[in-house]
Amino acid sequence: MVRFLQLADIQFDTQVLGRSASLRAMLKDAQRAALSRAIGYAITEKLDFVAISGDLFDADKLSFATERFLGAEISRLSEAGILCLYASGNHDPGGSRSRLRSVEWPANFIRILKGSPQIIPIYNSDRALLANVVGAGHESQAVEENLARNFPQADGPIPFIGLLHTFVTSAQSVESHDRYAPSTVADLEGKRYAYWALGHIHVRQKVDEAVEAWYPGILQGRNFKESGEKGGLVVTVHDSGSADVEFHAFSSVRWETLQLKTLESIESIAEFQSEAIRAYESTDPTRDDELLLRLELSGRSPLARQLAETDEAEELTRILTEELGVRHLELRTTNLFPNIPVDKFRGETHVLGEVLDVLEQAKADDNLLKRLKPGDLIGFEEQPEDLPAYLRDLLAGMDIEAVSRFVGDRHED
Ligand SMILES: [Mn+2]
Repeated sequence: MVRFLQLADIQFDTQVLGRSASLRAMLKDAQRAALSRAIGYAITEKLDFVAISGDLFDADKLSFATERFLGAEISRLSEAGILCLYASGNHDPGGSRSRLRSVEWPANFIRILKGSPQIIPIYNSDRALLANVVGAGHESQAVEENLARNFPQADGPIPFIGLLHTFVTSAQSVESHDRYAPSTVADLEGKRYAYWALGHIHVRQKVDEAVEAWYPGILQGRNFKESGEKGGLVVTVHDSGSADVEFHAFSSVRWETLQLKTLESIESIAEFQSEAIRAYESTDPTRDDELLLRLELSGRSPLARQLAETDEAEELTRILTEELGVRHLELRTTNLFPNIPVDKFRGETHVLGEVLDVLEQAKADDNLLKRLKPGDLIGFEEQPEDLPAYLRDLLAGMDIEAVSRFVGDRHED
């Protein structure tokens, strides 16, 4: 049996744009704290090795601080007699310019920087062979060739484990990743490995039922798109060749977005606060990580006009940050509309009446919805799975917006 921790796509020193200096500093600390937790876990659990499937950092930007930090963390593993196997990715290619080559690292840091596969035998303390890890690295920023194809076929009773940064063509969320070192499930399955430790796609997943090939996802979320707990995979490969895979959270801050949609009867800031607290409780705030929270307000609200004023929105943000005890809070009010009596303008012969009628019919009529859809829908190369639901989401609030555009928003009863 061999047990190891798989991490990937940590991306130290990547630039975080559009955030305050204090938030950027906090994220930097959070990334490091997450790695420290992961390393600590590997030591406590006496794992056989740690595997990092690429994009550990941004090649041009490996800062002195990160270099020192990584060195210290890998030394902790070294003292515990644990190997750290790392295969380079597109963000940290292992070519001649790689900073990894010029830095002196502890001897337990096995760097796989070349595209041709390399076999690293893993032994236990009695020098018994536990597994063969086969890894290949990206040598340049945009590797187009299929690196998996050159991996050797698994051979003999000792399990083989692949370590590769790759774009598996059928993986979930491939559309938001670059097609580097592409491979297919058939490529991976054909090698008969017990496990593939993959990197590149940021969404944690087993890529296919047919093969034990996993992306652990990123170690620490960096924005609201990367919401929820992040961490690594603890993998046990049994002598029989079967694998158990378990997710462990190591992230120290968590990004979450909450939707507040039923605000029609909320008329005071105090009531709004209670509503926000109620939603916040649903995020399981008893966990010990810190929360970066976005509240998306949508629909009609008597407070909409007031919240459209920057000063008022900032004040509410300040109050809620304190009240909820979150690290950072953002209010999104772009889909919040005043309580305009839309019905008053329906059925009229003017263009506003017509627009409202069409929008109302579209709520129930899928065919009409589809006719309203332009050829290219923003954000999609292919059609979303539930097209009518998606279109209804797009149209939500458009009736209020139409009234407000044509006759202004001072029509409350
Ligand atoms: Mn990558």
